[in-house]
Amino acid sequence: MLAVPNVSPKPPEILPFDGSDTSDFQRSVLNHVVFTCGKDVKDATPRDFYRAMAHSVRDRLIGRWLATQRAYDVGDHKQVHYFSSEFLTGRSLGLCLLNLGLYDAAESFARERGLDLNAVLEAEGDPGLGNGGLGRLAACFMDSLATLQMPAVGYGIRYDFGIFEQHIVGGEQVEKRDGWLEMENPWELARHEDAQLVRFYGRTQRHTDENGETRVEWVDARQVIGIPFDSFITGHKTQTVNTLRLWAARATQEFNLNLFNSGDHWRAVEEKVDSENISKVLYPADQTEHGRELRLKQQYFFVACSVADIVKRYKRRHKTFKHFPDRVAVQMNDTHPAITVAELMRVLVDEERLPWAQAWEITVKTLGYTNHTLMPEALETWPVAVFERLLPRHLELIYEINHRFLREVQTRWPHDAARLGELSIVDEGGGRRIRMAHLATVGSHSINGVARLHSDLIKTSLFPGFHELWPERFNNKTNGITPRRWLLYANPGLSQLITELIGSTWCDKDLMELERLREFQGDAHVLQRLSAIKQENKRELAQLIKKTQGISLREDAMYVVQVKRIHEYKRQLMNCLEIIDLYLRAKEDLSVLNVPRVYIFAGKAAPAYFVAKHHIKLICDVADVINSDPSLQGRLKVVFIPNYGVSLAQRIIPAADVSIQISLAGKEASGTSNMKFALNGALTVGTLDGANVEIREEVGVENFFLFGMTADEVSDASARGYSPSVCIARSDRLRAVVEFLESGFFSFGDAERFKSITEYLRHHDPFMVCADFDAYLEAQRAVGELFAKPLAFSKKALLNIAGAGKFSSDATIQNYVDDIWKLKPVPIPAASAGASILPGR
Ligand code: 26Q
Repeated sequence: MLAVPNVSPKPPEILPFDGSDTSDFQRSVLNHVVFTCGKDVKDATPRDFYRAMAHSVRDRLIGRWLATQRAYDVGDHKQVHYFSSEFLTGRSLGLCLLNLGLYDAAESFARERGLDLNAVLEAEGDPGLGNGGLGRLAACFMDSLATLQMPAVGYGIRYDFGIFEQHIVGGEQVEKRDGWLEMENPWELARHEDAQLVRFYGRTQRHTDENGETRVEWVDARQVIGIPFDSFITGHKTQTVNTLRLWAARATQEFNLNLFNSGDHWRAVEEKVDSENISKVLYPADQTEHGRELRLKQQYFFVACSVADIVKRYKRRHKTFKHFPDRVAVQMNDTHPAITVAELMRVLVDEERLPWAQAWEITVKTLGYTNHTLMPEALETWPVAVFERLLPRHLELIYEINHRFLREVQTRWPHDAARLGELSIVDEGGGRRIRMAHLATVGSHSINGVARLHSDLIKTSLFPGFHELWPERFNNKTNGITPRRWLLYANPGLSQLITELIGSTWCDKDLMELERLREFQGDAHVLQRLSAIKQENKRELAQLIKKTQGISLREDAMYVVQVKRIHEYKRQLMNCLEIIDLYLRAKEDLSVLNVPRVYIFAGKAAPAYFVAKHHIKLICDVADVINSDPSLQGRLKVVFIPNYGVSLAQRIIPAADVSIQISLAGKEASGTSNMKFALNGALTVGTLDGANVEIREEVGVENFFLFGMTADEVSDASARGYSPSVCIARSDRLRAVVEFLESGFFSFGDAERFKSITEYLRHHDPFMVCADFDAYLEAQRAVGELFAKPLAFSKKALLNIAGAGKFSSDATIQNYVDDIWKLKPVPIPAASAGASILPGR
């Protein structure tokens, strides 16, 4: 659909980054209203202005994009290819305007026409092609790669339907399908000329070739076409525009005519539908293993297309594969693309006819694997039978890889059968399954965790055997977030203040510049301005909540925020129980609410995760009772904001006073919202889990509200045999909360409604809510006490911002570049971007 030529009457001019083409940009927007939207300017809606602005920005990106791609090609630089089944990018227009220095131009354009620029920006669909942290991380990484001018491509799936839209009806989550593609998407270009064929099913056949060598062919397979859709990834204050290439599945024929003509109409259409279903919808479950065949099809589909794409480009410049690992790095974002190990081997051995040993060396040197979970139950495995049907050749290759690998293990540890079983790629216990994390580990030269604690636990608890075998392959890369989206764009008030205090370069490349804010920790005027900015952000969020949910919030209250996927291990339940405790005590004595509090929750539950959905219901029912209790005088409010996603996060996070990061220690690999909150000046109430550990070190232990067991204490407790009933018996307040819940107070006397929750707490409590509860109450009390002293609170907020510099994804990416990918930056000169589209050059 985007092959339509740009009909703007004047060829777009590409000017170097200096923000100087303001009037030209404004003219271009008007042109696009007329020529792209086909509207008179006076009739244009905010949506038309969005489209016109997006096209105007795109016109200015394409020259830079072509120049960037040309520079990569000509220079034959090493590139990284980030393989991810999810990219949770969020909206593009606002950030592109900022990155190109056109935001002011857009604002004055809107002002002059009496338009609300926010309404224009919100007319953009929010591409939700991810579940949560992992997908958002991929998007932050793409942003940093472009900003650091690194040659990089993101590869993934162009789902027709991203993460479902969450509605709350009667306190329960109702899922509606997402429609991000319902409107034209100006940010992508279909590249039909780069389409790829992908095979599934069929069987393998052996024959002897002209040199007397055995060759394997994959025959009788079904074929599907992958069409790449490219979108632009702009760097901040650079000319670099990188590519995010997402593959859409299409049937090889409209439908099978032979079948159709022979009267088998249903099957003729079915094959087409089957093929196109591959990229139809994102699986909305994270951290839970599904084992659906379609999911494996999705994974192989995008991996096969991407590997073929990379090899095709490599072969344009190279006759042999000798230099492949010096030109190509592939990073596997979790195990979802782990089939890359077998696919690259298949291409090198079966298609390119390389000897096994050489192909294997290339594969391992090329691939890196990032692990994102410590929970064994969340590690992906596939039944051998599914593999055998869907990817028969890959199963053979995996067996051969495993055979050679186990021989190596045996050489190292002769007579240790248990170790072979522990490390094998094939899990032989209880129905044979392929362990994708083992496949990824065996096939990669680098295996990294996403926070220091997590990377240590990978070595000691998750994969100790692999670590013993290859200690040099294991490393840590603490996650990061892009300061462009999460501060510059999401929190303009705070950004402005920071720029006034330390200059304007803090978000260009080195976020450690924020450390200089520490100089102002004793400056009452600065601290007051900081809290005024927070106040204003809270006012704006309160307005949104009033408008969308009809709930009135006090702006002087302390905003306590927990926003993330709903999961038992993240312990939204513990947060909710703390609210009930506060409510019970406030009913006795309102002075416990001297500091008024607003608790904000948001997050989606996987549609089949009934326990998580029940927790949403509990939060909503508790909210209803509390919000309508006049005796509290509005000093306690609880809100569950529906449909959490990137766009909502941008509005919620800047308004938070307190960030709730309370996963059971040892369960959250890193967390990234914890970083976004700290960067926006919220104080963390948190456990020693994931990146919290490092955030606490960076912002200063006295500026972080720590509570709860450590990961070691958690494993000791489990080893000893954890008993929640003992904790409940010991804690009067916990007992009171559980009993109150059991009384049916929050469910109109229906004592059954939350019985499964209280029973589970009393008898199982796998995430040890009961063990950490009292300590959590104390941390909450302490943060409330501090809030009553505005200057002291603001000082700690400032020190959180000042200490958040380490968590820029620019720093994270620089570490990946130096330690794993070995890339060099490729600066794109401004002139080459302009010259590329001028006629006759
Ligand atoms: C796997 C198989 C089948 C279906 C779905 C999945 C699946 C999908 C998504 C499994 C996991 C995910 C997403 C995981 C995720 O978001 N993990 C988070 O990654 C963040 C970035 O590293 C970390 O900060 C979080 O701690 C981690 O939970």
